[in-house]
Amino acid sequence: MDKKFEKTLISIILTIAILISIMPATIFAADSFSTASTLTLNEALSDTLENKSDVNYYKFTTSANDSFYKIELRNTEATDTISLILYSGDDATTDIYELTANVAGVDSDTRKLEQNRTYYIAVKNPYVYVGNPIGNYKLSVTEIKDDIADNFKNSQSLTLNKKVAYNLEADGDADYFKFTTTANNSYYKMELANSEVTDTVGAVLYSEDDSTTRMLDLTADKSSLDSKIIKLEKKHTYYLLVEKAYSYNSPIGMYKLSITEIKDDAPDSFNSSIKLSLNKKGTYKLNVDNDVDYFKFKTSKKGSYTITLANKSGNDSINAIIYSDDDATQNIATIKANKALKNSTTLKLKGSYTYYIAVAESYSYDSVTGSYSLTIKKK
Ligand SMILES: [Ca+2]
Ligand SMILES: [Ca+2]
Ligand SMILES: [Ca+2]
Ligand SMILES: [Ca+2]
Repeated sequence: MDKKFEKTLISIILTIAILISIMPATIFAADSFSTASTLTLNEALSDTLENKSDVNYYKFTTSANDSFYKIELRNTEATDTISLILYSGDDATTDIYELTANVAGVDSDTRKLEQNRTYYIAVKNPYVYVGNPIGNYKLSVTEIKDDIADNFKNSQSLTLNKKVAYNLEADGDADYFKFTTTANNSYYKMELANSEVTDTVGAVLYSEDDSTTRMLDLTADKSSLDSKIIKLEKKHTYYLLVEKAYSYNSPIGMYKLSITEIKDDAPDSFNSSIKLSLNKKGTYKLNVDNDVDYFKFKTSKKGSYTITLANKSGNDSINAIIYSDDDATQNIATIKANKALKNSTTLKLKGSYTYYIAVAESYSYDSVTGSYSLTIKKK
């Protein structure tokens, strides 16, 4: 090679090398949506703002899961406040929110994002005219899977009589469940245990997959539980929503939920009341507080009948009200049996006629459960 040409070539190469080394790094960074670098979910990335007008673009694609995404910006070494803007598309008009991290500060946001969608992020100086953030920062996008869907449509089926733990993964999480009652005449005990949630958590029972059909509420404070017993329709699907109890709190953590069936041995209304035989003791139970048990019996001949109510294990006094018809206004007598005692009444009744009896606690403010017996004898 010609010596002179060789010299020229070397100097050209050196000039290019020097030029490259002194050119602002921003020219090589991805400075537009189209050249955004891809972020790996659940991995922190370190990057640098080279000068006050540097903007770094990133993109990430959400998974097919129903997930929350925590986006965190750490201002590890930048000399001034830096900001992060999340976009739902490769277009500056699609901004969703902005995070701002002061010097040595951190900012984050956790929320549900659409499944299988590419989002964009820009990290930059939020105050172009006055700010001067130069230096390193860290950025991460963490997927947090939600165990239970946030809507009625995809609600999780609950198995009766089984306590299971679930999770409120992030503030704003709503977990929807459903369960179907049995063919029995039953009460259902609903229990919400706030096992590890950081704040008060609530549960709402709905009779349909529709938030206007609210039936009852449970509220469990931190490290406590709430339970309620309710009579539900047979073979019906009910819905349950677990979420924050109050708009101002932000519960996160594990809770436990259970629906327990408590069979009732007699209906709570005249309709389908249990038929009692004459001269035969029938033993039943007030299965839960506020249980009412309805019975009917048919007289043989016209005459005097003695009806005995024995309070066998009830913890307080109970009543048996006798009706001449399946109608609450037609009561003809009341027998009261105190705790562990029995009491009778003798009535003149019509022949071959159906009478009704309702057994319940004596006072609505008592909480009475336990067994009792009823006997109807012709004198
Ligand atoms: Ca959840
Ligand atoms: Ca959820
Ligand atoms: Ca009962
Ligand atoms: Ca009952």
